[in-house]
Amino acid sequence: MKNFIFILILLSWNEIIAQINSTSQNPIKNSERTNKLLNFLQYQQGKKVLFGHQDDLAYGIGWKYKDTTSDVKKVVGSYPAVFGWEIGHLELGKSMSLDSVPFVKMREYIKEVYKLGAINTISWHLNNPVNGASSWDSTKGTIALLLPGRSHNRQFALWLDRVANFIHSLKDDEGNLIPIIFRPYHENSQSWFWWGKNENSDADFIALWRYTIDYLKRKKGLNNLLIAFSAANFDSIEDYESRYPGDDYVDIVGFDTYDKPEKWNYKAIMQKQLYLLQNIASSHKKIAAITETGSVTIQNPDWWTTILLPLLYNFKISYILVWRNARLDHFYAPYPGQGSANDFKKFFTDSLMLFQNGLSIEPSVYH
Ligand code: BMA
Repeated sequence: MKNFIFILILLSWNEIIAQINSTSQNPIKNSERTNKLLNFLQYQQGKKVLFGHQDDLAYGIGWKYKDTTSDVKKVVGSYPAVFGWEIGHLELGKSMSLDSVPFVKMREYIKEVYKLGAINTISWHLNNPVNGASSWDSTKGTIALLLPGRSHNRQFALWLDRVANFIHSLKDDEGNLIPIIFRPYHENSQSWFWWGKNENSDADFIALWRYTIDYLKRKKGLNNLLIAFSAANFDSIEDYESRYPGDDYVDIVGFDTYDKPEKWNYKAIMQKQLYLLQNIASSHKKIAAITETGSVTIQNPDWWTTILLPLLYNFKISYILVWRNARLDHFYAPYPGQGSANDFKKFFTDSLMLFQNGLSIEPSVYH
């Protein structure tokens, strides 16, 4: 029995040492084009706001997987400047995302975006590695079990390997890795995902964040990642920073807040959070972004120029991203004939806004 316990202790100790070695080696520098993207975002901030849309090239209202099609482009004649992609279920070894986008197609879209000189960002609604439930699982204490030396670390590391393999396959025609804004564990200031605020201690959340980024960057050698930290609604700088993993682990600070008239006053909450975010970004020397926003089904026909645009004028924001056009009761960008399409055209031509067509007249994003 004594020998058995000794072996067990030795095994976990070895695992901890192996993890420490694997993550503390090879401090890795961003590739030149990744740094260029960072510089570009810094340069743009306060001048123009890049417009982004989730899954823009993959599907929209009434169509799916039609090359070069985009609801945003159908309405204004240009693609967005930022494209969001969601890799949930990649960790399970599945061939398509939880939003039914085949990963082989996503890879092609990401390459296409890069060729357009536009920007890719990836979010990850990963399942709960301990019990297999979806992201929207509120079991308490999951994170602690994923950290080095704990019961589900090996399993979790396998999931990270799958993410790393996918990101590693995102290359241009010359074989260079395409820069990606990676945005894991989002909406972390609230409690609807298993990595949520009430489900885990802040210290564990920070440890998970650092472990993940170290794993991908140092252990897996990915030099093409800018890291975006996004809260959901938050109350104060202290609230936001309570889970902030440190300046070495973040390039972009943001939050996800939607216009939900039945729940809150969007304008008021945005004013407050943007003010706080701008302070956080400037004190940490980071880029500020509205990493998700929008109004589901855009019922207000003037939403773009009367609600969103004035907020963007008041603060220094690098980019915004509206969520996906999944179905008629779940879309966030207009499509031809949609009630806010005309207003979106005005928003598009506003001198503050930057879409993909305007990127060519700005300093190059990657070179
Ligand atoms: C949510 C919804 C879901 C989707 C998830 C991950 O906001 O759009 O339908 O599965 O994001 O993209």
